[in-house]
Amino acid sequence: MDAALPELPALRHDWTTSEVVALHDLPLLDLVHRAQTLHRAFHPPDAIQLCTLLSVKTGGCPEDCSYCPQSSKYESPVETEKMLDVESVIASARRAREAGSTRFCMGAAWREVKEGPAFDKVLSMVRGVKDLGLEACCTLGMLSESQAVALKDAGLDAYNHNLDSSKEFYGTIITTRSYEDRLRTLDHVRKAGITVCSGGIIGMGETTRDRARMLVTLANLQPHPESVPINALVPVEGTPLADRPPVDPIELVRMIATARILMPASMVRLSAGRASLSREAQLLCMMAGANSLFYGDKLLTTPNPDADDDARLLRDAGMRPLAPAPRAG
Ligand code: SAM
Ligand code: DTB
Ligand code: SF4
Repeated sequence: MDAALPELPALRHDWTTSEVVALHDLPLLDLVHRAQTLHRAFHPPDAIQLCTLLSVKTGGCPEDCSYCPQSSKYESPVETEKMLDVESVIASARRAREAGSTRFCMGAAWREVKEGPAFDKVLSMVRGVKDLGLEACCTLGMLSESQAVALKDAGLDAYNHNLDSSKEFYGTIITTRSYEDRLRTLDHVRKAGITVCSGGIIGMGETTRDRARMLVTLANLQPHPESVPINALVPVEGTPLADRPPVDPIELVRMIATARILMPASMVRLSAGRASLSREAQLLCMMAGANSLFYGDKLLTTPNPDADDDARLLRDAGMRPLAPAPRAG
């Protein structure tokens, strides 16, 4: 360790709900200032990681997540599709890399991974994405310990599995699996040596306390999840949450700033819901500590801002896309 370097603030794993609610409810500019100060201690302030999402298996999911257009329990505009083939996924990843993304995340509308040809295809997709020099992430539902090891052996960098909300609120949005199931999968991911991507959604009818409790659960994991996606609900016709009022962008800024303060070394990703945010609101989210965006015209099934508009926004703000990490070997 170079003695001339200033020490970074210590990471904490003992946050309490009341402490986090108090932080979250600070006057907005105090909160953003604290978040931005910590952000600058741990990250380059002008760099944004661009990530691209691809749904490799869309729709027909047996789970009943109330927000999700891919659940088979609801009549949403999303049609069930057969799994994409490996070559077309690699071709999408190559296009994403050419556009400037450094991380490629493949999603499947599964409750859990089942070993067999579909999982073998995912392993080939992961190998192909790694051969392109991209960070590879998957989100495939629940995973066993041995499946996590198989993904790690294929080269997977990160696994996304969101807590979505507090343990208390969780049961009102999903009944087909438990919070403990979610935490168990995160544990399998961690033990296999894959980095953890876990965050949640705001705007589902939860309270500030629920939001704080979710962040406390994430921040009290040791180590912190390396990646924390913060989604604003995208209400989709046919789902039980279709009529939720839009999320106030200031609430999204508060959530991002609080996540940044609790998990200062992690990537905080401004995720779903960006299509309905102004440029200024998105910049405020970045000021509050968001340092990653999903880039490309579609998330998994819902719209995302045009890539050209995002490129212009970053240029106008003097931000730069994070360069790819140097490749091992
Ligand atoms: N089936 C896997 C799972 O649930 O873990 C992976 C895919 S799932 C679509 C990934 C995440 O997307 C969910 O955990 C949820 O946080 C987010 N998500 C899904 N639908 C959303 C919506 N309408 N608005 C915001 N976020 C959403
Ligand atoms: C996450 O937290 N947000 C992304 C990623 N992880 C997989 C997904 C957002 C999905 C939004 C709804 C859709 O497009 O289907
Ligand atoms: Fe299935 Fe994931 Fe959608 Fe839940 S969020 S219904 S598990 S695809």
